[in-house]
Amino acid sequence: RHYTLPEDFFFGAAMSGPQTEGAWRIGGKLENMWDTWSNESIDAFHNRVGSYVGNDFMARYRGDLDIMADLGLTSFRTSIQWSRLLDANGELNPQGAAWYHRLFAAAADRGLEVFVNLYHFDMPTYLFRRGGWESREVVEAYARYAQIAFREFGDEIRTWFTFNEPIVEPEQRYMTGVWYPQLHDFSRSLTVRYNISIAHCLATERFRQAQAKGEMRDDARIGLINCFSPSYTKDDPSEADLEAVRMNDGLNNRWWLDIVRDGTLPADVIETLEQRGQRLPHRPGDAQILQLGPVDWLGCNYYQPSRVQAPDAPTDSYGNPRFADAYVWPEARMNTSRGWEIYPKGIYDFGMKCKRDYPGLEFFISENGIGIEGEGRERGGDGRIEDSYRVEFVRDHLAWIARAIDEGAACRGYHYWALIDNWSWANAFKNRYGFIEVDLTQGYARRAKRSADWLKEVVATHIVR
Ligand code: BGP
Repeated sequence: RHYTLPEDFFFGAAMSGPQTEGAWRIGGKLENMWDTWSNESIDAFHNRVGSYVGNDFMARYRGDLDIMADLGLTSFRTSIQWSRLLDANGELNPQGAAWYHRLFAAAADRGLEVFVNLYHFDMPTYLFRRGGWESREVVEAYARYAQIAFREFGDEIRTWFTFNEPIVEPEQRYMTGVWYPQLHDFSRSLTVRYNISIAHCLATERFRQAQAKGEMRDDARIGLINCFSPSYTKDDPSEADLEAVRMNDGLNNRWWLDIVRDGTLPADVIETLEQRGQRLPHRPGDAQILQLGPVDWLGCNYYQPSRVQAPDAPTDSYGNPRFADAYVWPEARMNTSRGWEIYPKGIYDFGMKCKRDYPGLEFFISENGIGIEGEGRERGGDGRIEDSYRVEFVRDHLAWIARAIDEGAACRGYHYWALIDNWSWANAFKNRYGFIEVDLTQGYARRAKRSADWLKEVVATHIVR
């Protein structure tokens, strides 16, 4: 059986500034929190590979864009690094701006549209020291950064996003203790989540203002990217399991979907939070700010489904309220390198949920991919990595996307994470995602894996077999 994707469906690559650019101290770039954490505690990173080089994109971008164009891709998504575009006074850093102008022009030369995201977990360190997302001053600084970016690149870039995965930083930095500063504090994480929500709305307002002043291209559009995933529970759930689904879905999905469609936060979620003694750091005037949140479309990053059950205790060992525990589905197929379940149908279920609950809201798959540890042990005679599992993974997801589109889901495209192996947060280069290999032993040289041939054909034909 094969599936056909619509003609105007776009295929692209997803990446981020902090994971690729490198050149961490070149051209007036300030430190971001990844650089600082790498400096302070390099042991926290797999094989002690810090953020500094990324995948050397700033030195190799022309070749990388050639690879994308050769594969037939028409778009790619990256992020501007706040710590590169602005100086420590919050003013434009001309050298940083010049790099992004060079990159965007080189992309345009190759017929590639750049989707620009403004923030990918990369808080400049000096702002983190002033409170990071816990501070409303930093929220204001972000809005100003967005405004400067819109003004600077408004006539070059059509497609903008305010944030990547706004649920992740509050979770990883403030709640689960994984990323610096490795805290376990729900109420601080809630403040961060709330302030990022406000920051999204203020940036969207700046975008609309720039549009009204004619600073943006006529066809410019703004969006938000999140790791949306339907929440599933056991086949035969208890009331308490369904409650866990309501809160998990409420915090991960509906919180953001309600902001971007209605400019509100989900009342039932706020009510439950308040019943558990958790208050949002609401300020007078915030309801009006939230009203500025609606966007033109969404990015959905999809890697794994969210499976939950009732928590086995009301609080964790730090005294934080618990709303849901992870549920391990007995039939789950796992990517053991990452510990993530492989469940392609989740992408279809998200599309159908959007069609039902948020009709008219367009989206595209802004990230989807599989990272494998120890790639390279199997190579063909020509030296290329044999990665049939990657073909299978992407084919299954694209097939479910095609079915969702056939049934009326407003899914407009697919960006693979990450076309070219790149540096990842604490895992550094442990898990490789690319269709293109980066050989760290050969000065970051690029080489196509076997799967790239398959990708090229799908992109050319829009037929998934
Ligand atoms: C997403 C992030 C990406 C990327 C990806 C893969 O959550 O937006 O930046 O890293 O996940 O995850 P990881 O690199 O942790 O394996």
